[in-house]
Order: sequence, then C-alpha cells, then structure tokens
Amino acid sequence: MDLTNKNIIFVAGLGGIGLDTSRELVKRSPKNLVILDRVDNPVAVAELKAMNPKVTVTYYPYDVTVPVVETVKLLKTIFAKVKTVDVLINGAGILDDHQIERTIAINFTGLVNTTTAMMEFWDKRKGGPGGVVVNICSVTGFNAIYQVPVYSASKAAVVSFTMSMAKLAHITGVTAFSVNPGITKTTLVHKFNSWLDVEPRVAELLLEHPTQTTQQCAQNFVKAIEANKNGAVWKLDLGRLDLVEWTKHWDSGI
Ligand code: NAQ
Repeated sequence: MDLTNKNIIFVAGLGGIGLDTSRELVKRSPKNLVILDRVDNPVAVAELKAMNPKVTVTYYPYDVTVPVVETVKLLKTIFAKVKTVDVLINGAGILDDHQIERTIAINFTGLVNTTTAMMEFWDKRKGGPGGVVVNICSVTGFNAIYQVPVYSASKAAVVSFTMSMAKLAHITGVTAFSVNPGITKTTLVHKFNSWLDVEPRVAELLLEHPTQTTQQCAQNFVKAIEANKNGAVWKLDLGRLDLVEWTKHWDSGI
C-alpha cells in the first residue's frame, strides 16, 4: 500500500516504538496521521507536525480501557474531520506481571475493543468501505518469556485474534496483520516485574542478549504496512523483517 494521501489512526503512536514509527509514517506523506495515546507528548507531536507540511498530525487523548461506546464516540469525532480512515494501528501495551487484570485490559481487551469500535465504520455489512488493521503484538506471543507468563499470554491472544480477523475479511471487508517486535530498546523493557517475582532480574538478563533500536523496528514496521499482506505474521527482530510461517496443529474444518 502506498501511504501517500492515506488517513491513519495510530493508537499508542507516541510510545517508544510508536514515536519512531510515527516519524517513518510522516515521511511517507499520508494525508492525516491521527495519534491516540493515553499520555500527551506535546514536544513529540509538534516535531511530527513540523516534519512534513503535507501531513496533518492530530493528537487525541485515548485510554484503550474505556468501554466500546466511548471509543465509538471518539471515532465519530475523528471521522467527522477526516471522512475516511484507511489504516488503524493498535500499539498500546504494558509489561508488568504484577498487574494481571490491567495487562489483559490493555494488551488484549483494549486492542479487541478498539478494533470492535472501528468495525462500526468499516464493516462492509454495514455499508462500510473496509479497512486495514495493524496490530502490534510481540514475539513473546509465539514463544513466551515464561518469567512474564501473563504478558506473554496477552500477546499470544492478540496474535490469535489478528489471525482470526484476517480470515473474516471476506465477511467484514476488513483485513488484518500483526507486527511482532523482538526485544527493542524502550523504557518498557528497562525494568519490569515478573509474575510472583519468579525472576527479579528478568530485565537485566534479557538485555544481556542482542536487541534492536526503535529506529530499526520503525523502518521495518512501515515496510510491513506497505506490504499490506492480509493474515501476515511479521517478525521484526534484530533489525530484520521476516514473515513467520505459522504451523497448523488443528483445523476446525468450517
Ligand atoms: P512504551 O512503554 O514506550 O509504549 C507503550 C505505549 O502504549 C505508549 O504509547 C503508552 O502510552 C501506550 N499505552 C499504555 N497503556 C495505555 C492505555 N491504557 N491506553 C492507551 N495507550 C496506552 O513501550 P514500547 O516498547 O514502545 O511498546 C509498544 C508496543 O510494542 C507495546 O504493545 C509492546 O507490548 C510492544 N512490544 C514491545 C517490545 C519491546 O521490546 N519494547 C517487544 C514486543 C512488543 C519482545 C518485546 C516484548 O514483548 C517485551 C518483552
């Protein structure tokens, strides 16, 4: 997909991976980049606005844990301004296995609810035009960091949800794929709680192994969006972009 003149909504577009990805997106001259994030970063938003005069960058405060009806209201406001939306990126996430409910609420339910709200506007059964959902999941959704089993399971859940969405595209008109970063140097992985403190040094141990920068991740992120492959499971690790081949162990047959 050529991102020129497109309208993009980016949930968590101001985070560590998010901000560098927003920068890469702005370089592609979309018409609108609408950033929804829980916390504002006026300096970063001003920088994005100044980067490319062809792009309208807007920010709205948004917490993914609000009820779907609240999200629909916010999306109505956004659609009233931009008229159409081509791409929705879901990137909100926390890493703290002391906070079990909140991990599920943000990493899983928040992503599902935001997508569900978007279907009001996109679903072809409601006369919508369809659209593309890009979900930031994680390599921990493939193989857990078992010291953070709650986080890892929440990521496995969104990988699964995204694959189902892709298979429903013929019904809804909405396609989907996941981008799954490996360990990327952001504040998320500096220090975090393991489940029941099974490994107090989990962050230190993890960072002893090779990682990638947010810039490397962001460049491959935008390449994945441009490839626009329904059902793709992209791995963005160590500065590389690879398609993951998913192993089928069972088939519902329907
Ligand atoms: P960072 O903490 O910088 O960004 C998190 C973003 O989520 C911020 O924009 C924050 O405001 C937003 N957010 C949090 N709670 C929210 C809420 N309630 N409502 C709305 N927005 C909310 O972290 P980051 O590393 O940039 O993470 C961005 C995404 O990438 C997250 O979904 C994260 O799980 C995912 N991710 C990060 C990494 C990494 O190494 N940094 C990896 C994979 C996926 C492999 C590795 C891990 O899974 C961590 C072990």
